[in-house]
Formats: sequence, C-alpha cells, structure tokens
Amino acid sequence: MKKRIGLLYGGKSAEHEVSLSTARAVIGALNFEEYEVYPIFITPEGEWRRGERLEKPASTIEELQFGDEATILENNITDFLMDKNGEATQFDVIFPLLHGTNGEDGTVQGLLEVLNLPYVGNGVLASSAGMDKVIMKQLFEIAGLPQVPYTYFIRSEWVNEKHTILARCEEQLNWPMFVKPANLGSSVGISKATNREELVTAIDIALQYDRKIVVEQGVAAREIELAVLGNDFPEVSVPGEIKPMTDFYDYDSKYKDGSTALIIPAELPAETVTSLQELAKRAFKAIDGSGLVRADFFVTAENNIYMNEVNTMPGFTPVSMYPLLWQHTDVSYPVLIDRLITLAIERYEEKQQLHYKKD
Ligand code: G1L
Repeated sequence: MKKRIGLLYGGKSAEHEVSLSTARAVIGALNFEEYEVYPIFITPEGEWRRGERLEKPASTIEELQFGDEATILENNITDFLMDKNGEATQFDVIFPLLHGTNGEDGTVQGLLEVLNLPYVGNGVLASSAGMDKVIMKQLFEIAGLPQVPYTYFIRSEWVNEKHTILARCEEQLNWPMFVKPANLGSSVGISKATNREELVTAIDIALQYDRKIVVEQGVAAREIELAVLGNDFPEVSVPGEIKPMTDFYDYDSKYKDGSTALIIPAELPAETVTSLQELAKRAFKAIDGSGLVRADFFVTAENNIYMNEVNTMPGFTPVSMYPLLWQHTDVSYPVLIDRLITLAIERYEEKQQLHYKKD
C-alpha cells in the first residue's frame, strides 16, 4: 500500500517563504507511485489549511498556498487530520517543514507526539535543545566538544548589572565578540563588536529578539559543515565549506543575496576530516538527535576545530548545504528523503514497543 505522507509547511515565522520552497522541493522529490501526498499549509497568520491530496508535484509555491477552498482549521488543532468530508486521514509519516509557531522549536514535534503520529527528523528534546544556543553549548561541554569561550545572561541581569556583565565579557573573552540572541535559528539579531561601545549596542539589538543573550569570542576561522543522517547509528557526510562574501554570514546573505559560496568537499587534511566526522556524530548524540542534523564547525588556519552549533532543521532545498553534502556522498535528494521517512517510521515503531507502566 502507498504510504500517506503529510507535509506541514508555511507557518507563523520569519522562514515562512523558505518553508514553502522547501515543501515544493520535497513534494517534487517524492515518488507518487509510492506515496500519497497531503499538503497542510499554515498561513503567516497561523491558520491551518488542509489541502486536497496532491495528484502530482506542485509547479509553483502559489499552488501550495490554499485559499478559502481549503479546509480551514480554526477551532480544533487536530482538524488537520481530517479531509474536507470530515474523514480522518491515517498518516504514515509527517514532514514538519517549519519552525514552531513563534520560532520556539519542539512545539510542532510535541503536537505530533501527543497525536501519536510518526514524523521526520528530530524529536521534542533535540529540537528544543537545538533552538537554545546556551542549552546546546552546555550539552556540548558535557560531551567534551571543543568550543569558543562564551558567556550569557538574561535581560533582567543586563538591566540591573550592565557593568558586571560588560566586565565579565571583557575579562573572559577577547575582541572581537559576537552577540547573539540565544533563541532564533537564523542569524537575525546577531552583531559583531570590536569594543565596549559596540558591545552595548549589539546587546541592545539582540535583546529585541530574545531575553537570553550569548556573547561569544570571535575566532578567525573557516566555516565548515557536515551532514549527519540516522538514528542510533548515524552516518556522516564529507565536510563542506561556506565562503561568505560579506563580513559574516548574516541573515541576508544566508537567505537572499546568494553571496555565499558552498565548496564541497571542503579542502582539509584527511585527519581533520576524520576528527570533524567523529565530532559531528558526538554532537548529534549530545543533543539526542534523530533523523538528521547539520553540524557546523569553525576550523582555523592551524586546523584547530571548534564546534559552532548543530541545526536540527537545516536548509533543505536541493541547493542547500545539507542535501548537497549527501549528494557528494552519493545520496541523491529523493533517496535522502526516502531514508528520512524510513528512519522516522523505525523510530516510531521502536517507541511503540516501550512500556509506559510496570506490568
Ligand atoms: F523533516 C526533516 F527532514 F526533518 C526536516 C525538517 C525541516 C528537514 C529540514 C527542515 N528545515 C526546515 O523546515 C526549514 C529550513 C525550511 C525551516 Cl523553516
């Protein structure tokens, strides 16, 4: 029997458009002989709209943005399980191609857990841990992963003790420093500071996006990324390099300009590649990943490695780093998608075997 795949995309987030193009690309790569494809569109206002089963790939993203003809789900969040006749669709797996409604990840995964539906990618814990840079750094520290020096604080501490925080930054970190909101996946609200005055401005900017702020010591290094795929026995791709054309990899260059170059495989000594691959697996395990993560590193001119972060929902169009890394490791985009679906079902089935009470 054909597997029924539900795609959740759009959403009330800054990455709404990215999510739409990703959904179109994933649908385009699904074999319609093998899968029944059900689109579930979330409007920028947060309205859930269940579309009709797709008979063929969508040729434009407009086709995936349903209007009034769709089932509009206003009262009951579980209505997305229902078609327009009120009949429940038994999904075999859901692709959550979006960030949580307000950027807090793990929330959509939580909904799918409560509904007992198999879904692709990371679970609640890994998704939320991957969304909080401080929690992620603490997990990496415990796992013994090398990281750049950093410090963090919350808004109220900043309001009450600016001087203590500035002194702590200057004491523990060297210039330049990078100031980042702890939450947000993309690069919004991030600035570089080369002195105390710029640091204050950078912190005020970051505080517009989150109440928790991370200040990291800058490191002169290349940005190297690896793709991890699997559940308990993850596999790792070749490394790729991001060559930014601007001062640093900011929101615009990440999503709009195309002003970054992806170099795959990255030119690195064999022993550095081996270390990166081992560290990428360790990072995946540190956050209790499942399905996939993109592991991002800094590599200095002396080939010293620092873990930067993992992305539990990496860019996922055929021209994004994650799928391109697998393509160079002989896993095509459609094969990658099939593998992720299989991994989702395997994880779900293993979980169904668990006992929830003593018997
Ligand atoms: F389902 C996967 F494979 F786990 C998955 C889910 C989400 C892969 C990649 C993504 N990425 C995105 O949804 C996004 C980059 C479009 C975020 Cl809005």
